[in-house]
Amino acid sequence: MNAGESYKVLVLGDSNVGKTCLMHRFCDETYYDTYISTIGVDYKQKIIQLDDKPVKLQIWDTAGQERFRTLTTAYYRGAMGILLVYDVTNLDSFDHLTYWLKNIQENASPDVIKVLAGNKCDNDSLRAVDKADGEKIAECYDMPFFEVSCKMDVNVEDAFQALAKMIKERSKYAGAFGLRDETPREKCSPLFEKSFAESTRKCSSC
Ligand SMILES: Nc1nc2c(ncn2[C@@H]2O[C@H](COP(=O)(O)OP(=O)(O)OP(=O)(O)O)[C@@H](O)[C@H]2O)c(=O)[nH]1
Ligand SMILES: [Mg+2]
Repeated sequence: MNAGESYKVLVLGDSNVGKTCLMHRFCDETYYDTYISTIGVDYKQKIIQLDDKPVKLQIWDTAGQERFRTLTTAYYRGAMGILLVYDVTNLDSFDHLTYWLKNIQENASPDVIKVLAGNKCDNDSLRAVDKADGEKIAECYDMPFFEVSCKMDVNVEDAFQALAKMIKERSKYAGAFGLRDETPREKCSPLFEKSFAESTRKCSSC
């Protein structure tokens, strides 16, 4: 099948949160229990249907380990969407979201679409982050939010579909993703005006 449009999407977050598993679950419908930490970056693509039209999603699975941070930053270039991931059984990975959000703000296009995913929601006995806390930070940064499980195949497709749908919406406006920066802002829809203005502003309750 020939995909007309192609969207570059990064999967970001701390090490061990399940970024590689998310990519494999989404692209190959597979899941592995063994943990092999990503070295540098990995890549897969999948063609999905959006409004009955094929769209190619290029998924860049970044390494969460700190020693790869400089390298990861290089992959922000041209990214249209980011799936930001934390692990609901690991409070540190949740607390670290503010670091990632700052990193995105400093390195990605200001128009980049962000979706938040709290992975491993199947593991309720080890849960360390309430769903409500995920919802709260997502609301503060104007990101759609999904609790997902690669293991049990919960919401993984929905999270990527939501990201792709928002990228498509955003792409309708010339100048999106820094492709043509001279485009006047008033061409943006009111929805995105609000989203982009507020996504960089933390609310007082966060
Ligand atoms: N219970 C449960 N475990 C998961 C799930 N997704 C991933 N894991 C486990 O979490 C561990 C880390 O998964 P990875 O996908 O390799 O993590 P990563 O974020 O890519 O880590 P780095 O490559 O080091 O950045 C593995 O042992 C997985 O089996 C899930 O949905 N549920
Ligand atoms: Mg990995």
